[in-house]
Amino acid sequence: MSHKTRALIRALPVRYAEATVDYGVRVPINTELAAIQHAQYVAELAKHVDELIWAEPFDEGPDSVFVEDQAVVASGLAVLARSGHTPRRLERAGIADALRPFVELIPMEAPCTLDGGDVLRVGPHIFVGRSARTNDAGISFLRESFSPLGYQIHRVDGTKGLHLKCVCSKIASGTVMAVEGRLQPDTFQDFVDVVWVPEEESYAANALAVGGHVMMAAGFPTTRRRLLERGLPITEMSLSEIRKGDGALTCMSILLESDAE
Ligand code: CIR
Repeated sequence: MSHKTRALIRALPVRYAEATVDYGVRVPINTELAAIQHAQYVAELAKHVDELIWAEPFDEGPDSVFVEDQAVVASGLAVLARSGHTPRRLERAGIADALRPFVELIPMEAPCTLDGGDVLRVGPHIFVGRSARTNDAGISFLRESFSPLGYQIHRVDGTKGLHLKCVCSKIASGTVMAVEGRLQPDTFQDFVDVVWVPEEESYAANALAVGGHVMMAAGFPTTRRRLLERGLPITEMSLSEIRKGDGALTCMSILLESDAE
């Protein structure tokens, strides 16, 4: 893999207002505002990577903007996920096409299911949430694919929301933030440093660390303060319409970064 940093993204689909809402409360989505918020996300992301890769739009898939769920990428390898939400399996082909020039692809097959939102990589450690979307076979497949490359796969049980990364995310090299009370305190063992944020700000626990910067949801003062106390440069993003589709910051991109990240 080259040393250029890249992020894969996909346009907001025409049918975004029909996005799956399994965990949030369904409220009408303002698609114009959603498009503005997505454009702001893309513009910010562009400042922190060398190149954006646009996957072909997939308007038939209302959730297709949430590309993260479709692949797990590290060390020049992409495991193409088999979504735990059947209709979302149609999104994968376009993601594979967009990734193909840059990484080797390994497609996950039945009976595996996995959503990339359940996968948190911090350096050589890959934490995988066992959830309604990600099954044991999916976790084993990830282990078999990435262990030979030197990664340690850690299964995380007890994910109650949609995905593991609804309650935690990487904020810097070797550091994650996580929601108090939503994960066992020893989930990350001694492998990574944890910044805990309060339950009432749980939506903000999904932040996107990219190029030494942290993109976070606007309107969460405690989380913001804790990141600033760590000396992390942050940009706050309005995500009201993305949240209504059960999405957050990491969901809308796949980072192809150097392995040290
Ligand atoms: C879904 O239910 O699959 C989408 N509406 C939301 C997916 C969010 N993805 C993510 O957190 N990685």
